[in-house]
Amino acid sequence: MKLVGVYLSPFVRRVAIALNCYGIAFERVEASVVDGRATIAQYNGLVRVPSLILDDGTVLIDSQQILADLDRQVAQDKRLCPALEKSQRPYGQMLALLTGALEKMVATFYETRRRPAEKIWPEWAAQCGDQAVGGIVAAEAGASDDVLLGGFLFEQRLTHADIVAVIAYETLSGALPDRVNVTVLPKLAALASRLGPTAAFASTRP
Ligand SMILES: N[C@@H](CCC(=O)N[C@@H](CS)C(=O)NCC(=O)O)C(=O)O
Repeated sequence: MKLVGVYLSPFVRRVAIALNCYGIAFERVEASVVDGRATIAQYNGLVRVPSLILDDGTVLIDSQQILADLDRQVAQDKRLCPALEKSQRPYGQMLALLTGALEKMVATFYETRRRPAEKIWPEWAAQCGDQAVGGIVAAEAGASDDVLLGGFLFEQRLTHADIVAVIAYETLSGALPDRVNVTVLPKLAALASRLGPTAAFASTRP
């Protein structure tokens, strides 16, 4: 299969890390929404990344949908999802906070780096940044103390929530180091420092 997009996109990265964790081999089509739009458009009429091209030519889009599809191809006990019913709501909320924080960080990036200088709206960019920080701070508050003891966010096993938490921590601490750091977010920092260097994650660092 082929993964379309660059690892600067946190949504492309989360798909790549899940593929690595599942041991599914993939090729990359390194097209960026900045200068690779024509390539991306061949696969996805929305001209967004990620897209995943399956071996039979089927094109999947949107990281959440792609991962749900991949999860269905894996035996239930190997899925990167919590198994217990009681975990489903907090797991879903954790994913929503972390992916929401990343969406607002991407919006900040576009607002400050992609617009002509005279069209930048600093107040809007600052508001997006505040929302990104608010989302990841709320995720930290809801994170299990287990991560400080070498565990994971849910059920003592790696899930998509851990993957997105590491990406969110790396992305936001890189962009806003004064507001997103180990002092403010000790649990997510611990997770990032433990999982970030492993091959599945490190091989996708932009
Ligand atoms: N909900 C989507 C978000 C994907 C997304 O926002 N991708 C960005 C790059 S980080 C993109 O393609 N932006 C171009 C655009 O939307 O025009 C997902 O999870 O895949």
